[in-house]
Amino acid sequence: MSESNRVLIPLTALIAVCLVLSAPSQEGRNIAVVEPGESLEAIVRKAANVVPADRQLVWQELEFIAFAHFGMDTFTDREWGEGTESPALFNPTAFDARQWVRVLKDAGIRQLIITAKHHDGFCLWPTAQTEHSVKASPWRAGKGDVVAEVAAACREAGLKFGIYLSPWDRHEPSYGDSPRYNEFFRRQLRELLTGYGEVIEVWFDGACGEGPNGKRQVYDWPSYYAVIRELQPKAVIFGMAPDLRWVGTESGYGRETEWSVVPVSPPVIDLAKIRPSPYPVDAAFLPRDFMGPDLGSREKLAAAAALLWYPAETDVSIRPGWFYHAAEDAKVKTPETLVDIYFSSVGRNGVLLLNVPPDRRGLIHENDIASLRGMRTILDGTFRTDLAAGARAKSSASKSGHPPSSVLDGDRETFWMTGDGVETGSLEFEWDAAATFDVALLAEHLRVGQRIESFRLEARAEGGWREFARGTTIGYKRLLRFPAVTAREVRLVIEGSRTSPTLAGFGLYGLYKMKEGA
Ligand code: FUL
Repeated sequence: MSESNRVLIPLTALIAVCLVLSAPSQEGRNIAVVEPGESLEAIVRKAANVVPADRQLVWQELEFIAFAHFGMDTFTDREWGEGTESPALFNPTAFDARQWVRVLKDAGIRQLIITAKHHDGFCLWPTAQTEHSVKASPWRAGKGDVVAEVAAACREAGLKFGIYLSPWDRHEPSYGDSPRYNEFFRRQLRELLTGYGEVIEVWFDGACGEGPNGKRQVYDWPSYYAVIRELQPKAVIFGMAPDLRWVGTESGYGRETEWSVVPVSPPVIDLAKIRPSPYPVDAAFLPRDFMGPDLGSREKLAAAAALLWYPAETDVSIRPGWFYHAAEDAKVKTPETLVDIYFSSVGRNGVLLLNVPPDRRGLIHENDIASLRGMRTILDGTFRTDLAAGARAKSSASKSGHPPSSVLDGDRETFWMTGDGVETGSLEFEWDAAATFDVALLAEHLRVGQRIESFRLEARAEGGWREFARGTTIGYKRLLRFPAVTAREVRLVIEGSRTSPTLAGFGLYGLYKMKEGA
C-alpha cells in the first residue's frame, strides 16, 4: 500500500476503506484516524497525506467568491430582523440580478451565494412552506423569485451559484419545536436544491435561538447534510458542517500559518460514526467554530484523534454591515483595502468570500462598483506579468517525473517534488538580466496533501545569498509582499516539511501602484 493510502485506516473499517481508496477520485480520503499510541512523527506524516475531497478542491480553485446579503433587512435598514416585518416592505424598484453578476464577474469573482433566507425568516423564493416570502410582497405583484433570477444570471454568465439558508428563523412558528422545524428546514432545502439548477455551496451559520414555545431549537445537522448530499452531491457545505471551516473572523484576514488539515477529537468527532463513503465525516461531526490562533501545528496534531481536511473560508463585507445601509455609502472599503484583504485571504491558503450587498433598488451601488473596479485594476496590473516565467529553474534534488521546471509552466497539475523521505530542499531561478519585484507567489500541489511548514526566499547578492522574505505554510496559494528586490538569481529554501514537499507554482511580480494608472 502506498504512503498516501496508508494514512486512512480506522482498523474497524479496513476493507471498506480500501475499496474507496482504489477509486481515482479523492473522495473519502479527507479524514485519517490516529491509532492509539501512534508517534508524533507518524501522526505528522499522516496529516501530510490527508487530501481534499474533489468538491473541496473545486471550491478552493475558485479562490474568490461573493455573498449578496439582500432581503427584508435591506428595506428595514437593519442587520438582524425580528421576524415580525411585513412582506409589504420588500419592494426593490429596479431589481436586476444580471447587473450583480456583471459587476462581480468583472471583479474576478467566480461564485455568488445569495441569502435565500436570513434570520428574520423572510424567503426570497416563493416557498411552499410559509407565506412569509416574496409571494406576499408587492414586488412583481407577488410573482417574483429572487433566487431564480440570481441563479439564472449566474448560469448565463458562468458564475457558480450557492445559497445561504439561515437555520435560525425568527418568523417560523415551528421554530423551537425541534423535530417539526427540522422537517420544515429540510423541506426548504429540498426546494432550493431541486428548483434552481446546480448549487455548488450551501452556507450554514450556527445562530440559534428560542422559538415561540420558549424552547431552544436543536438543529439536526446530519439530516440537513443528507438532503444536500442526495440532491447536490458536488456542493460543499460551509460552517456548521465538515466541508469548509469559517476562518474565525469577519475581518477578511486569515492566519499567517493556515493549515487545511486540522486535528479533531471527541466530542467534535465521533470516531465510531466515521463511514467509508464520499462523505465519511457527515454523521460523525458535531459542528462548531474553529477559532484559535493555532489550529494545525505539530503541537496540536499530537493530541488529535483524527485529522480532517477542513480548509478556511474567509468572509468579509465590502461595507461595515452585511446588508445595505445608505448611511454606509461613504464607508465602502477602498480598492487598496480590498487588495490587502485579497493578499491576506487568498494569499494565505483561504478562499475569499466578499459580501457585496445590493441596495433598495435591487442593484449593486455605484460606490461598491468603483471600489471593486479599483481592486481589479491593482490585481490585474500586479499579476499580469510573471517575472519568474522566463527563468531557468534547477533544484537540490527531485523525484523522477517532477522536475523543477514544473513550477513555472502555469499548470497546477504538474509539480516539483523532492525524493521520498526528503523533507527539505531548494529551488533556484536564474535570468539573463536582473528583474525587480516585490511580490512572490507560491503554490503546493494539494492533491497529495499540504506539507510545507517553513520556507525562505533569497536573492543572490555580492557575498552570497541574502534573505528577502520568509513564511510558514503555503497550501493552495501563498502571496508575500516585501520591499522591492532586484536580482538575477533567486532561491526558495524549504526549511521544513511534514513529508516530501511539493511545489506546483512559483511567481514573482511587481505590485501595481494605483497612481500609475490613474
Ligand atoms: C452571521 C449572521 O449572523 C450575519 O448576519 C451575517 O449573515 C454573517 C455572514 O453570518 O452568522
